[in-house]
Amino acid sequence: MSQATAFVNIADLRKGRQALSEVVDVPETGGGCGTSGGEGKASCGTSAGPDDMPAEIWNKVKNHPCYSEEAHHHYARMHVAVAPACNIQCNYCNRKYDCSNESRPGVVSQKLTPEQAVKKVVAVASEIPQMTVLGIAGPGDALANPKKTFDTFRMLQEQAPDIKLCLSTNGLALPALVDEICKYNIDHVTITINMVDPEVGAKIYPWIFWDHKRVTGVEAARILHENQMLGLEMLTARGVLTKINSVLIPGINDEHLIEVNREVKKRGAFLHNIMPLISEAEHGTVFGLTGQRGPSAQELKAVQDACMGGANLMRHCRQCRADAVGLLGEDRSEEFTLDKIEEMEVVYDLDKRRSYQDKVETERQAQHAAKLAALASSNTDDGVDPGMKVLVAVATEGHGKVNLHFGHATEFQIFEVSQGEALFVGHRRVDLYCQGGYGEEEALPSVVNAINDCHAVLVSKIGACPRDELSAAGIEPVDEYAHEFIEKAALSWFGRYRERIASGAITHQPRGDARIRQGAYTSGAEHAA
Ligand code: CLF
Ligand code: SF4
Repeated sequence: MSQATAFVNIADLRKGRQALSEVVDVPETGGGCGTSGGEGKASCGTSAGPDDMPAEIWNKVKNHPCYSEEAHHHYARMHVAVAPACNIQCNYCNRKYDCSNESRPGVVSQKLTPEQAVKKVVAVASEIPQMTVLGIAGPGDALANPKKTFDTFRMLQEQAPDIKLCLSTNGLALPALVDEICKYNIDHVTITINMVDPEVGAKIYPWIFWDHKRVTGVEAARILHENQMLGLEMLTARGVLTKINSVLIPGINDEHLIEVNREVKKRGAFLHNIMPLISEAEHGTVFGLTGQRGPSAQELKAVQDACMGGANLMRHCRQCRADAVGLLGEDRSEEFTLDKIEEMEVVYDLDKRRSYQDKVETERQAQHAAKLAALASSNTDDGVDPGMKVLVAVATEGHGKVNLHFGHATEFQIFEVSQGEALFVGHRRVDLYCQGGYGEEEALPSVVNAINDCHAVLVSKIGACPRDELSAAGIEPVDEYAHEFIEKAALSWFGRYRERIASGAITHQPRGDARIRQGAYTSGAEHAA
């Protein structure tokens, strides 16, 4: 059965920030930095800085690539796949693959023992000094494997005390393990919460394993929901930062996620990460086999925009593998397989790591200063609609700069640009255009589809052929801002775009929708091969 009809009412949701307060009664206060996101401001997960939150919270998030959008340009995370078992069944998961609550569907990670995992983390930390966070995100549920998960954290704390610890869970076993989480100083916990109404939950979860038996239907969803809410409240009470992941499933929980956002904010969630369902028959999941579709890029953005003003939104999630290594958006897991680690000379040098991270901080502050300067100079009365907003796609390999060739991009970052603001709103994975020095013509339509809602694409360089095709599709290829900071480049381009409208050289045209890439995408290296 195919679900062709879109359930998300984009027109209603596009009312944006207003929509949340229209639909629900948003409380004035919330936990974490929920009070500092503010009306119309970027969320903590997007760009909040030290002036926007208490110092102890800033210290926890400043170099965590998932909890700070700004940090994700500079700092890396890694996952170790030590937790194979799971205690629930989600309709978007096939247990042949990694947990889809924090991973891309259709991916299989290399499972490790806690000892192997710690060895791997120390090896990666000695090679990648900006790797600051270890997460356990499967391949099953971290807390359905408590011994393996906590053994890994305990041993790592002894050997590499500067690395932040992070875990991801479906929440069923959370309340029983909150004390254990606090004992190991795990400062960051992700809970996947797809519903706050068990009737909705019954459409997502066929069963859970609870109290030594399998429970099904609405009763299963109710037990899961109660444990998720209780676990979240307990973590908030203990000062642990929480991120909520929600999988947006059109027709099942799309509008409902606005209520989820309200409920998790009320209970002190620091961030809300609304991710698109990725669903294909080849994954062998219930949703894949019944034809349940995922959202389009604009449907996802509409729900995220409708939640602004509620719990702070994370929009830079890459739906990592359970053994991901590197900056978000890159994946270096192939460089650190067990056999390669055996041959590496591992020197864990804390001073070297600290001095490298000091350099990263200097670069980050330069980016921040460039952004503030660009924002300050971008407000002009040019006679063009002051409320105009457009999306631009950016090719970047990190450091917050436009520094990647169009043909080398496996993803584009998406910024919503308006007068005085360049807001990161997501990313789009694409097929690699440049294959062994030649442009892959077949890849180009998929790139255009992925950024079809953008007015321009900012790159460090682009060949004649893709330049022509993008222009023909109405997307302006821009390489004048190579190696400049992204926000500065985006705002400069936007200023020029407005000038051309004001002079009558061009007319502003709305763009269409864009597709979120479906299908397994395993790693950058594999993808490029
Ligand atoms: Fe990993 Fe998750 Fe910790 Fe980050 S990932 S356990 S919070 S260290 Fe990050 Fe990856 Fe998205 Fe997860 S980008 S899937 S949100
Ligand atoms: Fe799969 Fe994760 Fe759901 Fe378990 S919690 S069924 S591993 S998606």
